[in-house]
Amino acid sequence: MSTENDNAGGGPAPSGPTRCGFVALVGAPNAGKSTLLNRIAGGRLSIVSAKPQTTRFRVLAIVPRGPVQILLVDTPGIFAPRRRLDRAMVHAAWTGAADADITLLVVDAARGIGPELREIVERLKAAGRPAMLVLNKVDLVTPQKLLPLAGELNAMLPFAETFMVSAESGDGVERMLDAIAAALPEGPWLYPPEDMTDLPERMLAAEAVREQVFEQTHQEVPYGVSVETESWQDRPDGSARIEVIVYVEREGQRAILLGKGGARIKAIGAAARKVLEAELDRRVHLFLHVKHRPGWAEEGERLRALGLDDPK
Ligand SMILES: Nc1nc2c(ncn2[C@@H]2O[C@H](COP(=O)(O)OP(=O)(O)OP(=O)(O)O)[C@@H](O)[C@H]2O)c(=O)[nH]1
Ligand SMILES: [Mg+2]
Repeated sequence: MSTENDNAGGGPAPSGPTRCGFVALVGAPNAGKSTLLNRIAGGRLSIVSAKPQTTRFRVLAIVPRGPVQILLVDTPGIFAPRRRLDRAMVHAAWTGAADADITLLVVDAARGIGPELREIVERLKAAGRPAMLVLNKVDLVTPQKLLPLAGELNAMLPFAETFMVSAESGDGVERMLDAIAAALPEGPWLYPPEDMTDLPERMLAAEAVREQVFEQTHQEVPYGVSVETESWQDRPDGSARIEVIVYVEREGQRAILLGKGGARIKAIGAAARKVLEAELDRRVHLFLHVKHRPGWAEEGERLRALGLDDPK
């Protein structure tokens, strides 16, 4: 999550002809979009969990590749929304695709084609914009299963390219990037060459905490939680003092999050602090406050705090 680019490609912008463009990762929840973005960015920009609906807003990774600046956009998984938060998440995903030069449909190859994916393909087809197919998690399936899957999806929508990758192992990712870089339009780089993302550090801090909530709690608890950074102080000794609010929808979720004698929230804070210190490369004093706020997922102000547009 460091905002400094420690990529091999990060140096001054090239002087010759350049290319630059937005590439959106879209797909069903849990397909591995964020894992793929992190793999390509060479850092942890977007949080990942084994649970669906982890990503809640667009995350930009700025990826230099020779004369090309790839602006890779992670989006929330697309699912049938229930709450206002869900609708705003799905809206962010489709907006990401609409604003992109290329849309990458990321598919969990082990999971195959379900109704959710079918609907996404239909909508991509209707949009009529350039799309490429990424069959992810190839480490989990036999090669014999991949070709029919690629065939079936390409019959539904003829993709400009089909890639088979493992975001986890990195298999196939370099080849995919070469093809994407070549397909982006000519033009100047839109971001400074040293930038790695446009996410503010306050957001990275809140996400580090939310990642631990997804990791350390279960059932409906992760979905009942929203995290916001309330204050950030740079201290003279170089450390940062960060206060974070964890909103919960229900009183019961608060009790679970706190745990016996506050043990759970302590463990969440300790793990998030460790991750943050590594990513910000400085000492962090992290304070978590759990607040019961019924209906936060229907509250415009909470959604805007996440940088989400309210589609209504
Ligand atoms: N085996 C294997 N697991 C993967 C691969 N890519 C992602 N995963 C796992 O799949 C799960 C979901 O990954 P995410 O990157 O959070 O998926 P996502 O598409 O961003 O999910 P949402 O944000 O909920 O839409 C995690 O447990 C990842 O570790 C892969 O190539 N192989
Ligand atoms: Mg994600």
